[in-house]
Amino acid sequence: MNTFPSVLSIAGVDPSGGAGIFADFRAIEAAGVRALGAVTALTVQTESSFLTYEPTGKEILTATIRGMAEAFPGLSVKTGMLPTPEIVITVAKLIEELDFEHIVIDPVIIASVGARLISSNAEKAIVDHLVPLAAILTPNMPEASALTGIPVTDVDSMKEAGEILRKRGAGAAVVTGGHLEHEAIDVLVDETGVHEIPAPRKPGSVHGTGCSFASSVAASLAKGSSLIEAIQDGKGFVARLFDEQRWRGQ
Ligand code: PXL
Repeated sequence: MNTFPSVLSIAGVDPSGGAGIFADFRAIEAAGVRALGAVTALTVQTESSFLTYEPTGKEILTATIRGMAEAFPGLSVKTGMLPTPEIVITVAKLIEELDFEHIVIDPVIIASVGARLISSNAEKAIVDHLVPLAAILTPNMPEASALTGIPVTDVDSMKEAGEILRKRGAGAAVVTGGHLEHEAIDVLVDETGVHEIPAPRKPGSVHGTGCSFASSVAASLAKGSSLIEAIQDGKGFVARLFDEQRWRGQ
């Protein structure tokens, strides 16, 4: 039986490599964890513009996820771009049916260049079908706002959103603070309460930080870290991306 820690990324392809499943693979492999992938959509974009996307067919996506879960028992899972309600529900049913170790849901809604990556019906389907399955949900502030319906603009509203998401069934929610002005404080709400996880604000922007963070958290959990340790690992990985010039946004 395979016992090597492994994470299946269920996410879209960004051909420019900064975000999506390619970024997920880099983050997972950087943690010394095996990365497996199920592609939900092909997007066409560069770091400065988003052109279009095409969702993957339900049958091929199902066969991929099922095939990976059967071949790699003990697999953890991380979801990213799930463009349609049909894909959200397909993935949710498979997560319920198959025996994944850790379930990390990154509720991707809008790309950093501003384009919508999923339909508004898919957004609703995430709240109804995926949030209750998440061991950990990793929204940024706009995503937390979209999922809860409350404006998420500061640490207090990040806490409130995290609590709402836990009431809707997530085991834990970490609302990431990259959109805060002074400090990049992440707010974790789990069964033990509300925790603020501060970090110095890094200048500039990096394409794909959300994908990289959630994947790094999933990889760390797959290696046996606690949730807090996994979030620290995720923040450390993203901080290193900011220090490199390669993935800088415009
Ligand atoms: O960062 C969100 C995201 C997720 N998945 C794909 C993306 C992006 C942003 O561009 O392209 C495929």
